[in-house]
Amino acid sequence: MTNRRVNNFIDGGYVTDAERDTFENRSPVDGSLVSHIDLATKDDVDRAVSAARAAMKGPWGKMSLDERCKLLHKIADRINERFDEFLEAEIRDTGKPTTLASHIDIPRGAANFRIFADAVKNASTETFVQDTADGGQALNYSIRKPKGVIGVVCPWNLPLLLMTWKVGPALACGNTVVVKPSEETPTTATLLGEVMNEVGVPAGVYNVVNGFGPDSAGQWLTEHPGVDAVTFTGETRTGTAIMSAAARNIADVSFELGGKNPGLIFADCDLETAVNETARAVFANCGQVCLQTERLYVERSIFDAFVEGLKAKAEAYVPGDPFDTKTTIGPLISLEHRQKVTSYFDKAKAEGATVVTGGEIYDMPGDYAKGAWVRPTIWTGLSEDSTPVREEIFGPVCHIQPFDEEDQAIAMANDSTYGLASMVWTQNLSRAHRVAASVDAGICWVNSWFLRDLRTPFGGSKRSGIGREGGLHSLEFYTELRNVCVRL
Ligand code: NAD
Ligand code: 6OD
Repeated sequence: MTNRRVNNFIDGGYVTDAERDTFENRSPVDGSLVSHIDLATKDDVDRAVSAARAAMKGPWGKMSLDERCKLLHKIADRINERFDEFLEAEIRDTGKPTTLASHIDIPRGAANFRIFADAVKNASTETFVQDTADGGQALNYSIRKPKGVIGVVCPWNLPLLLMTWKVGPALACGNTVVVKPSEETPTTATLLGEVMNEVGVPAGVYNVVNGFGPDSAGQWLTEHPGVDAVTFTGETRTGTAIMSAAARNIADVSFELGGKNPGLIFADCDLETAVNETARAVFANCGQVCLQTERLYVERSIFDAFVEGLKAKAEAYVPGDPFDTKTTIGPLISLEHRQKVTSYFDKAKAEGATVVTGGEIYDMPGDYAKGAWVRPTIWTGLSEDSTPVREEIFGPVCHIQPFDEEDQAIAMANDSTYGLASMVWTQNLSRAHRVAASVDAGICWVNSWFLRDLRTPFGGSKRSGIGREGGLHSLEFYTELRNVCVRL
């Protein structure tokens, strides 16, 4: 891989034939050219899957658990040694501020290998002693086997973090992978190929095919008969397409999908902290984190104060050069995505919203005017069945609704087809536990947001996903349990 050309990584090497079709990767900051990306052909996907299968049967399949886990730690070490290269690549693809990427994206890219290397070494399985009909006994125990070749399809919002969140446990469990990064952000996944070679991961264990979804690498990978399981993070409707592709081969799926997450703010909260953390929960990464809050429910007696506080935080964000540490908000991922987000500005107005702040694009100087910048936006006054309150927007936007009773807030929070994440702000301990248990979501943060313990179950209810990732929960997906029954 060179700076300006992103190749596919298959069977331990970059595929560098000059004749290959490419597509352009443009910066969301100013529209400048970041790189040309090689478009994987169907044949490339076949070769990647075959290489992954061969590695399973060959050196990777034969490697001891101890050796495999040592290699995963070396991958993490090497990401940290090449931290600045990963950081720069991630920032160039996404436009996200260095202050964010250097604290979250790249450190988690490394940590995701360590946590699962340790988890797999400490995982136990069940045993049962059975009384048999003839008065004897049998010992039943389970063993974990890798599922095989895993297809990994990734989104663009946290490219390295979300890709390694799947590749880490997949490899820890002894599987091999073929990764399809987002067409918007392929660079760090591709760069990781170099790291795999540097630390001695056998050829074919980690493969990357670049391209799009339908009629491209995404579809070819997920419907491939040589793929044993598919793990996907992205939009719910893409999940539908991938589920039917995987169904052809009865391949197992793990899905982390969209959300429309609620935040419930009670009058007895620590208001200043609630406002500060809610600003992160709405505007960090320019609103492009699946766990973010686009629906806020605020108890009426603090409604005005909360809205004023969040407005001040929204207006304090500083857009600009993502490499400048003073920049606190980057652009959206693309002009196309901005078109989607701003279409909700129009819908919100048409459906009767009061625009507290934002609702327009930033007026950026020079070439930055060609970027996908958008102002943090707060609405009030919409009904609960309005389009901006019901649909995932995936931008730095939220609607704030007042409530009078706890039950009313919970009912509004749960009135969604999604169920990914939620947060509650209160100093009443009983209420905190009661609300956390009542909100239909895979996670409820109490007086916090995006505090992650990587051993805990992570995933969505309803249309926000299938399955759980994290710690032992990832091992459930990436291994197959087999029972051994021994007559004693
Ligand atoms: P997306 O669904 O458009 O694309 C994700 C990936 O799927 C890309 O690599 C894309 O090329 C591929 N793809 C698209 N169509 C496909 C098809 N038919 N077959 C196979 N692959 C296909 O999602 P996105 O726009 O990249 O990411 C934003 C979305 O992801 C939001 O909805 C967000 O909520 C969701 N997301 C969820 C989580 C989570 O953990 N639940 C995390 C991050 C993002
Ligand atoms: O922190 C994680 O492990 C995780 N999966 C975060 C998802 C963020 C969604 O954009």
